[in-house]
Amino acid sequence: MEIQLWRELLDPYQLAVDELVLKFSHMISEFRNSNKYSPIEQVHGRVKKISSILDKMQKKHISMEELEDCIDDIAGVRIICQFVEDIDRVVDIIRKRSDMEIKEEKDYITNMKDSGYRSYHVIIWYDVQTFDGPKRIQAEIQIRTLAMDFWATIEHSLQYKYKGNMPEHIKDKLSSASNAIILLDTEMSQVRDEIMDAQNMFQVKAKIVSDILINIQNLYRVANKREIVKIQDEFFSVYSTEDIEKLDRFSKQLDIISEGYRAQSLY
Ligand code: 0O2
Repeated sequence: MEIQLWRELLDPYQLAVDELVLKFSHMISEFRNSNKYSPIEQVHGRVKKISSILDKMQKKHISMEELEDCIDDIAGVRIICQFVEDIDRVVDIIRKRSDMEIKEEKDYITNMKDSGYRSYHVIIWYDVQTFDGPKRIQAEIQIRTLAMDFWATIEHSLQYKYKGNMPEHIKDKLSSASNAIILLDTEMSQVRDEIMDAQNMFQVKAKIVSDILINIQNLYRVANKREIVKIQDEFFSVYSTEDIEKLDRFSKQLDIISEGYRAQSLY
């Protein structure tokens, strides 16, 4: 097939990847903006390279006509979570969405692949709008932890290097590294609550500080300089106590002061 035709074929897949990455990234912001823990840590996407599509077509004896039906990962999205427990939450979120219809789920976490690969795959039907009208395409969402992703990335590059002839001693090393990853994920799950608490505190503090700074910035336009300097000094002193409750109280006081100025300016 000519390059131009490949471009036309892959265009809707690029659109799907862009839209899906945007939607999942927005979910991260939604969780964080409402001071909630996000089960999604990172999201990436890619359209499969033409060379990889051709390799897969050859390996699975897929014709050009069957391509879009038989290869379900032309559009691929990878969702990275911190903890194994988050994976189920992400799968639930996908199941409940009305813009993604699940075609198939592959649980390579319960059923680890012989290579040691672990990940949860969800194949979805996803509608994109092209200038020819709507098009329903397949996309693969891979959901895995940071640790699983680290292993899969290394193993994938080695697979590429050895092209199906991976030496036994490397396979053994990868297999024991995969077991170490299982252990690491289990240990991390045991301190999940503590880690989540610490991260939540950090998010909350960052949000309060950002609110305070926005308020101070706005006050520069309306309040007199002496008052601003006083407020800033007070902020630094409260901030240095590292006490979130004090910081929160200070932020609320500042809200009242700002509100007062807003009311005055209305008159
Ligand atoms: P790339 O380069 O990532 O695009 P199936 O017919 O369902 O058995 P299929 O369609 O290959 O076979 O699906 P499968 O096995 O679920 O794999 C889909 C994708 O999962 C792969 O795409 C990889 O990205 C990833 N994957 C599956 N097995 C492994 C593995 O052992 N190691 C690593 N690192 N990744 C794996 P591609 O097309 O192989 O590659």
